[in-house]
Amino acid sequence: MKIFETKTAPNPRRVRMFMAEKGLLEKAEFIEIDLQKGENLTPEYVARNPMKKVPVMELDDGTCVAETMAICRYFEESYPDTPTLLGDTPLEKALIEQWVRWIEFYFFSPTGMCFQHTSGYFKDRMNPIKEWGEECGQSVRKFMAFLNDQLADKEYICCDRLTAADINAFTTVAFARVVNIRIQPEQTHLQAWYDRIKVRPSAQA
Ligand SMILES: N[C@@H](CCC(=O)N[C@@H](CS)C(=O)NCC(=O)O)C(=O)O
Repeated sequence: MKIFETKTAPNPRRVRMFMAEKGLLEKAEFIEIDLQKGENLTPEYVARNPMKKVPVMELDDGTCVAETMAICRYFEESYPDTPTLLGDTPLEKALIEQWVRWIEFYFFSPTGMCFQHTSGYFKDRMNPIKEWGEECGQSVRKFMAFLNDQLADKEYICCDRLTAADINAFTTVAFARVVNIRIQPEQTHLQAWYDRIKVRPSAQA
């Protein structure tokens, strides 16, 4: 199996961290795609993912699956003897999905918009609107404050153990540094949670 990814990009990092927590990194060959050179825009790549994004998983029979959480789901279901990161019970599964979606819509996505619209990184393929980027930055700051409150009496975001919700939020906090949005000194619960996850081997994957 191959995973087409970009080592420095946050979505592929979510997949690598997810796989590392399950001890599955060796199951895939990781192929580096240079986004700035537009290697994700070639006809060959678009045949794998018409959305032109990384990551994409390609199985040995040529089947391709894009979307970070779809790829994570594949590993969760294919290796049931590894630590579950998407929940065991119906309630855990629902809670993790709720958090994964909150993080995706209200945290990860605005961080990505802030990056794309303020840095001009992809200006060869989009029209950056600085004001929109800055507005998205405010949403990111608000979500970090919300997350700090949520973590006041918890070690992990939900289910009393590390789940995909933590992986997705952790990689987003790290990504937000690129647009100069950092955990604030008074956000001590968020900082403690971040420091706890940062030392896990999967955070280096
Ligand atoms: N919804 C997709 C988003 C993937 C995505 O936006 N990937 C970024 C890198 S983190 C990308 O490929 N950007 C290249 C581009 O926009 O040209 C997922 O969850 O995998």
